[in-house]
Amino acid sequence: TEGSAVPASAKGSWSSFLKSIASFNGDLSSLTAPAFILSSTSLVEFSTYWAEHPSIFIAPAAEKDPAKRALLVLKWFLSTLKQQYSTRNEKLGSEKKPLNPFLGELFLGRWVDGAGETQLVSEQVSHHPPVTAYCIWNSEHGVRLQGYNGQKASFSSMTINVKQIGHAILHIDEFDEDYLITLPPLHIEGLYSGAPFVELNGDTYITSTSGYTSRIKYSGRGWVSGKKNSFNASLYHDGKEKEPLYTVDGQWTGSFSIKDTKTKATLDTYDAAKSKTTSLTIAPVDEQDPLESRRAWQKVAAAIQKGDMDATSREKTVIEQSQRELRNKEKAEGKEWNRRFFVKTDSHATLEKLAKKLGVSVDGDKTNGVWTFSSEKASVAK
Ligand code: HCR
Repeated sequence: TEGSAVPASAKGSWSSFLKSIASFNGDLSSLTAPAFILSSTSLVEFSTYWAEHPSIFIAPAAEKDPAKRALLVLKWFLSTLKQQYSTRNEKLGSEKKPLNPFLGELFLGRWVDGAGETQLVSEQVSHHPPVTAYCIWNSEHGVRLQGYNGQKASFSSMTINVKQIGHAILHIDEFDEDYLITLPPLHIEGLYSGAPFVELNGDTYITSTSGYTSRIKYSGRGWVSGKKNSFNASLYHDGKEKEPLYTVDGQWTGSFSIKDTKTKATLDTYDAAKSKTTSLTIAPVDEQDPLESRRAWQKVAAAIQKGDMDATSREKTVIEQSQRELRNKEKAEGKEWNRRFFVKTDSHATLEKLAKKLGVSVDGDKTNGVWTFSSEKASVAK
């Protein structure tokens, strides 16, 4: 095909890959993709994208006014979108298929910068269906984000549609306040030409125990503004959606402006393309726990980077085989894998209260339970 990003040698395998997704079961991890589209990064690492600007993450904790605080939470959320949904595209030239984490896989790190120390734990809490849970916290500023997510996919007219299952909750100690964040649906375009990329659709709600809610509506190219990665958001007092206090418009990969609806003044302009991230510090691979992602996958990652498919599948089989043995052993002993940082609960009071306010369901059955960070487990783990 003209303008195709598919290497000449992979044309056949790419078209069979496209045929295979036309009839798959919704679990993206079950797809076998050609070498050139494989990433050597595991999905468990993606939790990092929530806090690559630690100072924006902690900013709401210093704001006394609840409406302005909710606005800072909205700004932080918007500032994470470029990292979450477009970094692979920018760094690797296209979206790639991440490694499918094994049960118990960990990704641990911390950011150290002007915001002090912000910590990250990410753990694969379920393999069937795949679910990743994470907690990100800054103790000095009393801000903690925790959440978990899985994906359900479908394919139609050369597009993969991905529904995200799960949610995130941001807690601010100083005001004993929680924000429930719903995760936006996304779709993958550019499949035909072999250069897939993500576009968001639908909406995100961020609703708080303080009585404010933000709604973000996503629109891709050819819609409203005609620019890719566009959105418009409004922040309102609960029950007054028609009289927003603030609005935000622009592109999540570019710039957006925050306006006061009453005065029409532009309060802030943010440029995602110019904003510098703080890199996550992680332990050197040799010092990592055997369950830590980069250590566990190092041989697979090296094979993928070399483009050696035989070695890739050989090394993947080693991991899959040892996982199978572990599961068999657990079954024989009547035990379940002990998650290192998270506990499975049937319900979660704050989550349910906020979800009810939005009229959304918690869907714990689709994520193998409702996953909550356990500080007791975390203190034992360290
Ligand atoms: C859909 C996706 C895996 C899931 C990724 C998620 C939803 C994971 C949670 C993060 O917080 C946000 C996030 C961002 C990613 O954009 C999204 C991935 C995009 C592609 C990937 C598919 C499994 C890849 C399918 C294979 C294609 C490239 C052919």
